[in-house]
Amino acid sequence: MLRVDPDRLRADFDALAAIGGTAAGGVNRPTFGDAHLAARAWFLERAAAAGLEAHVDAAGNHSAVLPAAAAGAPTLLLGSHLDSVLDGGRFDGGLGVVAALEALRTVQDARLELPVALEAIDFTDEEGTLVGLLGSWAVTGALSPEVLRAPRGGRDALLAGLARVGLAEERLADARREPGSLAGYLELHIEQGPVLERKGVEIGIVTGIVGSRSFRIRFAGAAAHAGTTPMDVRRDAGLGAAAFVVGVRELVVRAYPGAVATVGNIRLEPGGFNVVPGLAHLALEFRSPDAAQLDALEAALVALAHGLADAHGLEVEIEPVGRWEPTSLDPAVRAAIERAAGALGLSTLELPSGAGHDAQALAAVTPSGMIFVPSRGGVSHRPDEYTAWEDCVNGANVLLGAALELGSSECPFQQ
Ligand code: HGY
Ligand code: MN
Ligand code: MN
Repeated sequence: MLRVDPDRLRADFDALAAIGGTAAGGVNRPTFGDAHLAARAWFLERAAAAGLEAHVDAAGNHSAVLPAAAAGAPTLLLGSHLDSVLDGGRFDGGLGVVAALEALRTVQDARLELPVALEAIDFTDEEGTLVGLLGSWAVTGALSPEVLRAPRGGRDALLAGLARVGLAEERLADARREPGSLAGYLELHIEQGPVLERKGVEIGIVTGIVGSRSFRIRFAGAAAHAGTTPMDVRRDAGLGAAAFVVGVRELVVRAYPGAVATVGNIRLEPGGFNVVPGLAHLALEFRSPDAAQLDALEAALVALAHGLADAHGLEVEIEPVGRWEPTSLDPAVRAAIERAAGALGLSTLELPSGAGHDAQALAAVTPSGMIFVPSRGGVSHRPDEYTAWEDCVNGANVLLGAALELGSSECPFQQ
């Protein structure tokens, strides 16, 4: 049974965690920032050091490639992402990329000749600092002009980011791969939730990924003197925003079981102690595994915003800035992951993902699957995000085993 080299994997993981590393033990690698670019350069250096082909596509996706013996063979993608949320953890995305690289090196060292090429890929902007799944949507042809017109991070930030790294918006779509050129997609990722740890299970086999929608909401009232303006004549945008935040939670808890919603950012203008806020800008995101529930929740949240605006004498603008559909992952890939974990004597559990992932994009064009490893306390998107190293190595070995099975025939899914 082929296994990864745990020491080589650990050396890579620790070296990567130091790039953009924070004093609290996390990482800060927002898309196209200095740390993110340094991490990507490091990844290509490691690929070259291993004698693998290095490749960067028109959407900035960075890859290490172990070619197949035969020219024109399909490619099995093993991936994740090197970008992070602000002040995030060192495992989210990074583990999947270094494990993918280690799987390629292990196959190369073993001189295995597979009928597929293996490609370890770091997708651009998975976390949505700019767009969300930017690189994997480009690969799958899902990067529509609408998405680029009103992206989550703002159009100006997107254009500035692309310019910073020399990417052309009109060329992003050139990163698209013909589905027939892909043999499948596998991603190792931390669970980012508490289930595996609570159940004492070593490997999660992901059944599906939630859908998610993001909106920018702007309440507009009237700035006013905080001392001389009577309470009954104010048009306080901050009050409307606060009522909305409370109302969002109340609505979802009461009427939308299985869904979640977050107002992750509020900015009041002008923002002084002695001025009643005239403007409130909110970042709203909500998720559900069910598309119909997302539609219903979206309608209810829009109605809530308008109702509160009326109640507080405010205007409200609601702008959609992101939409990711709920996605099921491939049963044949899930079965291959199950067999790989079983061969290693590891316990498994099938579970959905409440986090979004690049697999959500890849699943639209090629059979895709995800391997989860436990997150301590279910914590993620925080510097103290942690997965025991033994679990990381288990996950990397399951990734390798599933890749060898799926990569052992050119058409692993026409059985
Ligand atoms: O937001 C998410 O669920 C993922 O971490 N991008
Ligand atoms: Mn994340
Ligand atoms: Mn992630």
